[in-house]
Amino acid sequence: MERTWWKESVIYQIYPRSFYDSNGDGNGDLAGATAKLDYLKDLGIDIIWLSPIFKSPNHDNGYDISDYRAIMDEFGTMEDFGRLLSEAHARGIKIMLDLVANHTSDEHPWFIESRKSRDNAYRDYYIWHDGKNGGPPNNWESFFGGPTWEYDDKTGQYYMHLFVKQQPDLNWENPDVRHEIYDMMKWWFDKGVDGFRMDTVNMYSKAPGFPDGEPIPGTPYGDKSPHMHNGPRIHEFLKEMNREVLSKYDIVTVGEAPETSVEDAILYTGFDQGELNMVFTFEHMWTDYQNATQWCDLKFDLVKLKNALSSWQTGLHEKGWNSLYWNNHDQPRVVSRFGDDGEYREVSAKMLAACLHMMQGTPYIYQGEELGMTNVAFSGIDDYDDVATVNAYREYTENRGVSHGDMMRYIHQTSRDNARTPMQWDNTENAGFTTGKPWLKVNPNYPVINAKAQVNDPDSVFGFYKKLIRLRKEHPVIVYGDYELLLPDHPAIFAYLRKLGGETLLTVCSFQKECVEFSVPDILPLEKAKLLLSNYDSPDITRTFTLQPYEARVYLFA
Ligand code: TEU
Ligand code: CA
Repeated sequence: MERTWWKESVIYQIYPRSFYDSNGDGNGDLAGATAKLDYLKDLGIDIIWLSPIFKSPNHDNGYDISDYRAIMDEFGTMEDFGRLLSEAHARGIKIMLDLVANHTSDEHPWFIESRKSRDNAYRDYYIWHDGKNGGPPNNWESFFGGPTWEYDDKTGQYYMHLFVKQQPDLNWENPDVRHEIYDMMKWWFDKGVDGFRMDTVNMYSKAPGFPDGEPIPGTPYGDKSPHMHNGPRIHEFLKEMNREVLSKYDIVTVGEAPETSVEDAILYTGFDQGELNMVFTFEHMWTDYQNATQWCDLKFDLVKLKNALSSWQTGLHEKGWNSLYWNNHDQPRVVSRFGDDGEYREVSAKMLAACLHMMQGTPYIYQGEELGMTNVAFSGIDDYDDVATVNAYREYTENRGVSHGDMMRYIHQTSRDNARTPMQWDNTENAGFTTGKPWLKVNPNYPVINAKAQVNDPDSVFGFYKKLIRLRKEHPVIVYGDYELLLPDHPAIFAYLRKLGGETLLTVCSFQKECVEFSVPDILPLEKAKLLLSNYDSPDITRTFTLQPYEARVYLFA
């Protein structure tokens, strides 16, 4: 397999609004991110992914862009961005931006023009359609509630929006749209950015004719999923983008791709495909979903989680490349989700880190994950900001018979705002995130969980992430080794082997607080075992040993 820098890198996601506020207005900003570069350098990461920083009316926190070539007012200026980029580069850190090109804001000048008249030059930049039987063109429900279509009085047609109505979908069938996006990408690359994370990249191509989806019981809607994910022209579009833009630069790309199978992923990321470097899969994120929705309080199933991750590990091996993530700005905090955010918070946060980082792929760390930050439980819906959460609360309590209490429990478990509370820097007011009033409340556990308490402690969660990142640089088997799952049906242990040349790496993780026994496979010679990493004090290796609560061990046999 070809060795490349983006396979050997660790990526850190900054959600700028919640990272660090440099001027006391309550919103994190670009100067704030610059101020924390030394913290990231100390952690050891290679690349920063910045969630959208572009001009936006913020109906979906920057994922609704009104000018792709300008910086959002709250985040600063283009000079601030230039400083962040050059200061990052000076530290050997690369920066990737978030390409949100499935849709724009309804305040984007293209859409303002598009809705003016049916013969406007920008009409076909978006997806306009006549209604059907006095209603929308089809029965698709938008991701964040309500129909996928919005009627526009002015011209008597509907436009498509897979997300909120302030996020009209671009019409990728139109070559002018594609070339506008490519030009914009080149413009950023020419400024020196190092890559793009591509939002909802597998939604650009929709099924021709926009067919109705299968009815979803208990709702007036149909399932849009098979008609707007991985559509018929998606690979043609991405190959074109690669040919015209990506292949001209030494950059890194990752596409967000829900509802994508391993076979699809090989098409997107295949080394010989000329599309993307990697995609984000969602299978492991859906192991605690019920009836295809996050709004429930189901506990995840470890066997499902292992199978989801392992099928990607083996399926992409030597064909394409994996991204590895537990967290991002859309997901609840992993220590609360798959670990224990009470008594075993620190050990389980470390175990989860080891479990993920020892797999094949490029690991992503979402801000605060390296501190073991947890979910939050605000008492009322008014404390929530996320449009998906607020809309779901209304829909489920008003139309789907869910009680306030149940819905709040679901929100505490799964809301995107769990990830978006401000970064916890120290134990001073507002966690040291801002001297003003934070845009979203700080998690009240900041006096205990914060960066200041951890950065100088090698035994902290932060210290553990540092070690993980360092090990990746020292042992090619962590990056390039093949993967074999052990004990696929074991309900509490996640264990696997990685092999490269004569070396074997064994990772063993317990996902429970009860002690549990593990036996090292007979083919591995115990006398050759070297302990690389553990979240307990130097345990001894025996053929069979007992794993403590949420224990993780990584051994190298060389
Ligand atoms: O997320 C796409 C998205 O919302 C998916 O997570 C989708 O809801 C899920 O697959 C359904 O199961 C991206 C961004 O990460 C998110 O923050 C934005 O709100 C969204 O696109 C719209 O741009
Ligand atoms: Ca600010």
